[in-house]
Formats: sequence, structure tokens, C-alpha cells
Amino acid sequence: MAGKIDHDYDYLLKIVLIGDSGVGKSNILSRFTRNEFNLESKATIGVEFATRTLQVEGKMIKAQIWDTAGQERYRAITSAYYRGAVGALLVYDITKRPSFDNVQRWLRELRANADSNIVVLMAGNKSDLSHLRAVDEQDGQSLAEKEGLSFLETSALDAHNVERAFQTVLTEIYHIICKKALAAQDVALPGKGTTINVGDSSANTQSCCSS
Ligand SMILES: Nc1nc2c(ncn2[C@@H]2O[C@H](COP(=O)(O)OP(=O)(O)OP(=O)(O)O)[C@@H](O)[C@H]2O)c(=O)[nH]1
Ligand SMILES: [Mg+2]
Repeated sequence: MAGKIDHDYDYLLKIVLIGDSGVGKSNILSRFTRNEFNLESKATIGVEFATRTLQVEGKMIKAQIWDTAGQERYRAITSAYYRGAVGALLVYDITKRPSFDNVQRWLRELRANADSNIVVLMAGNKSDLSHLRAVDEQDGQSLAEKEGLSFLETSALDAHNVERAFQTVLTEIYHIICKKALAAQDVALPGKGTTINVGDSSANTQSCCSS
């Protein structure tokens, strides 16, 4: 109906994909949002995004996932890319050691540009190519623990852990929202379909984490 805003979700959360060129960010996005994989995908130029709504602990969460170029020369303005992001998937390629060595560089960029409360999951992608492995799973796990990140090995090709990676990030964000809501229970209840900023302590007090 004209003029009617019909939200089909409880929260809209912005997630960004970061990591070196060729690690599989765009294919992780297409696998998660369209269940598609492309062996010959081209390097991303500028910014793209796609959405998918899924259930987290009984709430409908619409994930708006942003994808940009790993290559510096194709990247869009960094501050705009990170603005409002509440979660990030930091992707490396388990067959390309330099993409893992660059994780620290991506973390620095994230910390310089994104909200300090952003939830980050590090994904070692292309787990289907274990015969070409150049980064041990344990090295990924250790770095993640040192940096306080979640960690999973994924494969956009065979879909291994792709769903789980996003579920993990979204669930963690949802728990942060709930904690903030509990800490600010006297704030007026906003309507459905609220956009969330993890840095905003008065963001939402909907009845979440009620159990
Ligand atoms: N075997 C395998 N290949 C993958 C996987 N994910 C991506 N690829 C391939 O890796 C190449 C690069 O993938 P993209 O998704 O375009 O990489 P990207 O990180 O988006 O690269 P930029 O856009 O340049 O930053 C493509 O040939 C993909 O088909 C995976 O999980 N397994
Ligand atoms: Mg890409």
C-alpha cells in the first residue's frame, strides 16, 4: 500500500567484508545471500552490497552486507564503507600466506575507521583447497585469540561454515544489543525495524534476551 512502511525485520545490521584481493569476499557474499558461487569472478570495483534476513534467537535480523575491493586502487572512500557497521568478516585465503600476514593491516584499518565495539570474525576461506594450504588452522585460531576475534575456516565453493560465520557475528551483535537494552531499560521503546548502532547505548530496548 502506498506510503506504508512494512518492515519485515526487527533489526537492520550492517556488516562489512574486508581482506586482500582474491581471498573470496564477493563469493562469500553471493554464497550467503544467493547461494551462488563463481569460479571466475572479477575483482570488485567500488562497493556492492546484498541483504539477507535470518532468524537469531527468535528475532528477524536483516543483514546488509557490504563488499568492497581488496585492491587499494579500486576501493571506495574508506570512512563511508565502515560508517554504521556493527560487524565485520575479515577474510584471508588459507592457500595464500601474504593474505594472512595482512590481517594485522586490515585490523588497523578497521580500528581506525570503524566503531570500537564492532564485532569481528576472521575467516580463513578456501578450506576446500586443503592440499594447497599455506596457513595452519591453528595459526588462524591463535591469531584470532590474540586479537579477540571469532574464527572459522570457510569455503564459499562448498559452502562450509559460510552460514555459520554470519550467524556467529549476528548472534554476537544481538547479544551486545541486548546487554545495552538491559542497561538502559527506561528508554522509550522504538518501533520495529530499528537500525542499530553498537556504539549507541540508547539504541534499543525491545524485549530481547528475555530468557
Ligand atoms: N576453491 C575456492 N575458490 C574460491 C573460494 N572463494 C573464492 N574463490 C575463488 O577465488 C577467486 C577470487 O574470489 P573473489 O570472491 O572475487 O575474491 P574477492 O576477495 O572478492 O577479491 P576482490 O574483489 O579483488 O577484493 C575467484 O576465482 C573465486 O572463484 C573458495 O572458497 N574456494
Ligand atoms: Mg570482490
